[in-house]
Amino acid sequence: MQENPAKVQKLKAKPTVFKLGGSAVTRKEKPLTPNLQAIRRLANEISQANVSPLVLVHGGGSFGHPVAEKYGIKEGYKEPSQIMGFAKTHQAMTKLNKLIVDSLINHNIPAVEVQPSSCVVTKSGRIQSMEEKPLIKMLETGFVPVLYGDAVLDLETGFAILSGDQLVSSLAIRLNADRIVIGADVNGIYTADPKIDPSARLIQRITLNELKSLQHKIEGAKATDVTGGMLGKMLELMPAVEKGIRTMIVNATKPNMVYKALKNEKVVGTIIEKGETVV
Ligand code: IP8
Repeated sequence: MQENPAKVQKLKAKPTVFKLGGSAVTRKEKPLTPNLQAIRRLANEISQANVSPLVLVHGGGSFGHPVAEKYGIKEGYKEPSQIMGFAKTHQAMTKLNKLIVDSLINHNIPAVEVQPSSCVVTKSGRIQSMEEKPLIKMLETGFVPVLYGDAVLDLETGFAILSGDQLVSSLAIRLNADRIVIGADVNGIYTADPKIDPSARLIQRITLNELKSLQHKIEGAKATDVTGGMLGKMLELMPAVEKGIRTMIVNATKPNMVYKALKNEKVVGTIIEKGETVV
């Protein structure tokens, strides 16, 4: 029988979409090494915050990225040896996902893995279609779906790497989310790279237009990482912010930041808002 899109139910309660950055849950410098202590602490914070409905997305960190890079998965399908590389990239991500889901369940959160490579197809790296029905049903029933950046099939290039950030933005729009919380390994967006520039200042609030002008400045300077690596990731979230979805970045490597952000308490970080003024 043909699918009837009108029958896809919309959620009654608006979900929170929470991204757990790969560098917050893995040891970035050591391939395939989780940061189990951080995973446990974050599972506890998520459990204590008790937000519902909640969708979780995590990044690749030292699991997905080194394997995907080894086999050139991001560049698309060029030769048969990459087929095994795709499988190994996905396998690495499922290993990390299992550790996170296990820890969430140990903290009494009804977490269920949702595998992006089985429900998303991209076209030149951008999400072309997503099967939302199981997700909506899961959220309505009270589950916490846990997705992740993944190797996915691509209509133009054969396959691609779907980043957790693109997934977060797309999910937030499709599920009509209330807000997005990003748990990063830095406090938020800075005026310069805080690791090399002592005058760098944390931006507490930034509008889309200000974010865009920061992007132009950076492109002009031919430096891609001057904000401490956060800007590129944030640009991915623009479509969701444009739809008016509240978005906040906090440091997930520091205790209680994620808890406070999820509880809507005052916390150090960067709020990205739609804003009206042209900068
Ligand atoms: O860490 C990429 O997700 P991200 C996941 O959110 C893979 O960019 C498979 C490299």
